[in-house]
Amino acid sequence: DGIMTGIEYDDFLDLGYEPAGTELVCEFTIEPAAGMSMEAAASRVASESSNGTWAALHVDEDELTELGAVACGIDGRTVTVAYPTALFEAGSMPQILSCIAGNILGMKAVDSIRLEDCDWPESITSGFPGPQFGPSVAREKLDAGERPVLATVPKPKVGLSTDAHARIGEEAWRGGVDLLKDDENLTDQAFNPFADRLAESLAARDRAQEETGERKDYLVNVTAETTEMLERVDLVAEHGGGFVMVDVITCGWAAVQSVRERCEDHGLAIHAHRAMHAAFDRLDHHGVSMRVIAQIARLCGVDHIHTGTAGLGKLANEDTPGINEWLTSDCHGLRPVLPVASGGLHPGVVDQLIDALGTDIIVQAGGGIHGHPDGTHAGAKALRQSVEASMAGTDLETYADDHAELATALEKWGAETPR
Ligand code: RUB
Ligand code: MG
Repeated sequence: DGIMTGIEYDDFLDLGYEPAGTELVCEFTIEPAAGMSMEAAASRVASESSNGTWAALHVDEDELTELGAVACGIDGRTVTVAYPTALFEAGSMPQILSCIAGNILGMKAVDSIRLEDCDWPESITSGFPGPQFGPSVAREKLDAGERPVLATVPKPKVGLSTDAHARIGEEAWRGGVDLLKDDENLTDQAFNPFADRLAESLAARDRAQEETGERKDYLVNVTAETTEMLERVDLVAEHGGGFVMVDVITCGWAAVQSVRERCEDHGLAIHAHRAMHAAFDRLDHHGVSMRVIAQIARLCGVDHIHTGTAGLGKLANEDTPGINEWLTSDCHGLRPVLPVASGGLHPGVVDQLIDALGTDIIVQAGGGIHGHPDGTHAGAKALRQSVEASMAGTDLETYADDHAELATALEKWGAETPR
């Protein structure tokens, strides 16, 4: 008769339901609102994020039940929801997020809710490209071999002239880092225009390659409005760069998807910076976890992404080892992503960092290189020495006995974590 009776908020719960392998399974942490049971809150989450609303609807019941998500597990504050893939537009990250990280984050039925983890079925991952290179950049585009890739970001983060920026980059490359990276708030400002910086920095890179005999490259920040960003990507390729940097959350996943496609045309790798992630992931009871943000980034196809420092740097972090493990684990044939440890790192913590995260990482340091008492060149040498010591299993203090730059860095910073 076309009138729905029975499909309401509370009908999206089935604790005996076993999700099919084709379904997207999401794990949430939920704090129900006062007077709301966990079951009722869980059912409302499944309803609002799939095809339900607050009122019973006068439509065909069969259609609705087929696309409805099912809250199928409750364990303490953890709720598991299974979504049929027919709900989703394959290959559209914005559409997927509008479901699983959309209205539900603001529902009055919950005091707080956090999307913690997703189990992505092949029917969804196959709509996405995944990374073009991932960890292979260490050997395909650079000469890092088995050690971590080393990167630096000039400081101050904005305000350096183009000349000064390129000069700092050249000193760091000559001192032993592989990659120069723009800081997140440096794009195309009057004091340091994008096109000039690109040309000068790549010229400096070529000189540094010539001098050191190692391949070096530049993570130039192309972040902008999408059309503009794609033009910047083209320009990087024209000038012979091998990488672009994109601030993936501030520019948005749809733009990242466009950049990924354009980078494939040029064979460019994508370095994903994650400014604004803490708006989602800093509170441990609400938002979207960094683990899920990293998953989304892998599907969309970035080659590197910042995942924190396992607590050894200046920023509050989540479970860096667990996120990195996911980024390099099997995901229906998608290539892995190379994780970036960054934020407050310096030579004195590199051994602990490698102990915590292994060697398949990028170690990125700004202040920890340019703040070296003897300047950028010495700072880069100190970082490289500290990686060499860690790779050889030699204690940093011992290695510093005949490595002056490392000795000076250790005198200044010890093995302390900054704040
Ligand atoms: C690091 C830096 C990066 C932060 C971002 O500079 O500028 O933007 O690493 O953090 P410094 P995250 O080495 O001087 O701290 O990597 O956690 O996203
Ligand atoms: Mg920065």
